[in-house]
Amino acid sequence: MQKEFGFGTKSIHAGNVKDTQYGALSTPIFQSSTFIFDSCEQGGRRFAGAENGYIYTRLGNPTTSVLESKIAALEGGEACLATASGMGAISSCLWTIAGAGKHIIADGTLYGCTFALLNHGVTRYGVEVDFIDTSDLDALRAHLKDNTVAVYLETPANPTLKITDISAVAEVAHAYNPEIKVVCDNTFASPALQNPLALGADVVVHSATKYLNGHGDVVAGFVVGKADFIQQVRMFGLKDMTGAVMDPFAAWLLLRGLKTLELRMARHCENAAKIAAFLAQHPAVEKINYPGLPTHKGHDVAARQMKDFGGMLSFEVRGGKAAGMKLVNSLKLITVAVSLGDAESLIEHPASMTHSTYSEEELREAGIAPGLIRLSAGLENAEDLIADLAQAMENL
Ligand code: LCS
Repeated sequence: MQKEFGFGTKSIHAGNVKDTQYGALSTPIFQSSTFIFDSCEQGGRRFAGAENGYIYTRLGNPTTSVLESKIAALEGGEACLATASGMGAISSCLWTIAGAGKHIIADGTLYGCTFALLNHGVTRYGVEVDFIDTSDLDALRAHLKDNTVAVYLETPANPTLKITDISAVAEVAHAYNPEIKVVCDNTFASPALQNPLALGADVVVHSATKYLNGHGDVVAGFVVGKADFIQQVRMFGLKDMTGAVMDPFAAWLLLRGLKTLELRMARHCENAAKIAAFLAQHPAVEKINYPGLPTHKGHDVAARQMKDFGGMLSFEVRGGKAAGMKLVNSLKLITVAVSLGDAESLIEHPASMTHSTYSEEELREAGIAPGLIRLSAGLENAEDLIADLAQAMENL
């Protein structure tokens, strides 16, 4: 694969292996748990790493390998590991980096289950975690310690769309200790809009359930980074600790979905920008979070580190939680569901759904208001989505 190919070309062609048996255009699905050895000795050589070749799908699979090479190319990483879910990616990654006595600095605004893993999960096993606002570099400097092994963040963050300057965080963390892994969850942006590794992050994690697959029919994840680190995550974090292995059929669906990632992201961004403009001028709207609006706190940083502002937004209507819930229940086209990045526009209430792992105080600290509503702009026609929101607003 030549380096100079564009993103759309890479998403279709990078990593593909020619099917020498039948010449199939679509990557075959190797729906096999295990792989036959010619002899006992060959099996031994494969386990010892002395001979290349597949062993068992928890360690690698030909369909999944094509997908991993493609994602590595799209994120500009040396290697990628596919996992059974975004949480599988994050937990496999963090179990590899951290252990008893180690310290992680994490942003306080994270997807609810990532927050739970860091707040209630790894801490049970002797890992120390400090939650800060990673967009505040002084707070980051103040919390770095000799045993800090990772700085963990999402940008844009779920569900407030908070923007963190990836280069600035990487610079501060690496100046303190070059061994610290800056881990960035790139789910909201996707590699079509943002490449954290190019900005100085060490590791990218994804919930591929979202934009990467894009069709609401797969749960999956990825870890991307340096080849030696990804090999450690594969052979320890995933193989021994989580076992969160991607199924070959899910890998095939992702290969199919990725062919249109660039096209889909353009439409998601266009629809979200139009909806944000509509909400920003609506008298019933009290607050809107969309990085594309010049009034957004992280607008300038987002404009610098992202190619476009993404398909996610969140907002509060006047009248708080009751009014927000009434609005959601009045929608006729936009679907009430968690998840995001699908063809269908999806709307949800973070405090009671995706972020119900946060206590009331933790929600307040993370800036997640009780009435906050999160919207994933789908691929429908923007006029229809805006008309649906407008009719629901009339009910307030
Ligand atoms: N990272 C982010 C930013 C996410 O939004 C999610 C899931 C995950 C990781 C975990 O990925 P999963 O294991 O679900 O593939 N976010 C969800 C959400 O906002 N609604 O439903 C799931």
